Amino acid sequence: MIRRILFALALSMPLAIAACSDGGPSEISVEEPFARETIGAGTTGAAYLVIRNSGGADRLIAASTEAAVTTELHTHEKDGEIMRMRKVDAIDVPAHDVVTLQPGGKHIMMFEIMEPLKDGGSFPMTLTFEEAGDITVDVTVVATGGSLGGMDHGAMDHSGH
Ligand SMILES: [Cu+2]
Repeated sequence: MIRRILFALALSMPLAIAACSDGGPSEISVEEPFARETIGAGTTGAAYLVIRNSGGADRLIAASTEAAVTTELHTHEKDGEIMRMRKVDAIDVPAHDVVTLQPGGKHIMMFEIMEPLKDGGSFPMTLTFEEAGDITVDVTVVATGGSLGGMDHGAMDHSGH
């Protein structure tokens, strides 16, 4: 009996190690979701967050929130001397990696924000991952120029469209 269990363990271990290396399911956690406050209704804004993946490769393919009419996944790229935002179909989240959406970089763009986002408030946002499915987070609203986690996200601001 014991011998049989040991044999089963010996068989399963290499498989477990293989699953850790690249394939296998993604294990997504979303940290520090925040958005800057907005003034007035019908404006645009952006949400930023950190995606931590302790499993296999995944992709963020959509985001939605009741706070805005439309949301898009955006990147920020240098076009000559000008930083331009570009809509992308997905944001890659490689296996065992951390992807940071931050001002001046990748972000979730929100169009036609219904109610002005106020410093200290929050709103729910659902992120859809190709493998991990839907993950809903509470996005904290911070003052203009602010961020979460005490990190310096750089001087580049996300100034409207
Ligand atoms: Cu944008």
